[in-house]
Amino acid sequence: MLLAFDDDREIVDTICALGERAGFRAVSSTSASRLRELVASSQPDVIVLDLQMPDEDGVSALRHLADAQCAAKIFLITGMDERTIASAEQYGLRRGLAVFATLQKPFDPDELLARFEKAHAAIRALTPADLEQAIETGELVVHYQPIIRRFADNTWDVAAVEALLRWNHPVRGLLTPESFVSMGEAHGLSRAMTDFVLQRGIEQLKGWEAQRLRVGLRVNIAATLISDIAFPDRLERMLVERSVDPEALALEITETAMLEQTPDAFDILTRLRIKNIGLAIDDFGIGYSSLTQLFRMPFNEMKIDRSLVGRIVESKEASIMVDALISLAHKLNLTVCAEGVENRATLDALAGFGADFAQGYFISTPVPPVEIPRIIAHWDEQQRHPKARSSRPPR
Ligand code: G
Ligand code: MN
Repeated sequence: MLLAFDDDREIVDTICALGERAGFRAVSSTSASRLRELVASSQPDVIVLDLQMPDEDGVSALRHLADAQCAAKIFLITGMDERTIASAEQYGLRRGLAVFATLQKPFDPDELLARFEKAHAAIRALTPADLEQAIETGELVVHYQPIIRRFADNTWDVAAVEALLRWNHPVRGLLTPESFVSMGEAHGLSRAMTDFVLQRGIEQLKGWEAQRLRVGLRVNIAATLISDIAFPDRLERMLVERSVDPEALALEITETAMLEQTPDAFDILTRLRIKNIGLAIDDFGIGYSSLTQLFRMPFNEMKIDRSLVGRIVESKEASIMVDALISLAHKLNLTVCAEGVENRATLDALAGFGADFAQGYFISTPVPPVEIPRIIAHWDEQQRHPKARSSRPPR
């Protein structure tokens, strides 16, 4: 939805026509006094505002939009000089408004159309075609979050990294999987996305190996892939082609995904384990798992969800549950990784419970691959000087 305000009917009609060509629904008014009402009732994505209108000046209109915490992309159009627009733009930006473009009258319709199209591209829902194109043009990237391993003396080193998909979108910025993975999965793109992460991750392992850095790789697997009978052999081929030891790789599957599985899942998971690829139950503790069912699956690791781990310092119950889950997992011969470790106190408590691995913002956020060597070195350094355990590595 695009709202246009200009006291000149002809201009406002042109703006609306261009807006519609760019894909918006357009509503206009020649009176600024209708701005409040229209903004409140229509939740616009774009507002085009003439700075000089007879009944209200543009700066008071901007002030109102800022007070209302309006998130629309704002286009300022005016016949005034460049410096006046620039100052209005500064005002809007400083008040937290998304001032997207400023144009002087007479404006070039083609230029305005191009800006509208850009604004439209940034707000419309992402489509499977966008995602397919992103895979082809290399807009998808993989970031890595370090996972540390505990030694008997409660020191830690970096044992593995979890590969996490990111979409480096030219207009929308760096997107996390929440904004596109389920859309992709719903349109049959899980395999393309997962294969991309696996391929990249495996290549990256070779890259680190060339720098004499040995880390394991964890990759998240979509529920649909554990019904793809060909997956284990395809994965094995990828590993063989790059001569990567299957033991360096573990796949993470959410407990909720596991509960919807058919008998084929047992076939696939068992074959993956036979090939020595690790299997972790991801985000454990939030679903409605049947424990017996889960423990019939050939997992070798349990990753305890961050919603539980993140509360162990303040909540006695969370701490009892995590402690008990770790004991249970160990009795069932599963290693345990605690997700969502955001401070030293949490890590120390986990060490007390005997957690084997830990992951979370305290250790590091997901980072581009070039940053991993420095993080590995940081934890190695802490191990050599455990007394000087400072805090997290420098950013
Ligand atoms: O479900 P899974 O474990 O695959 O989720 C990984 C996601 O969790 C990543 O997108 C990452 O950004 C996020 N994450 C990782 N560590 C932390 C943490 O310590 N706190 C919070 N809030 N999120 C985290
Ligand atoms: Mn995961």
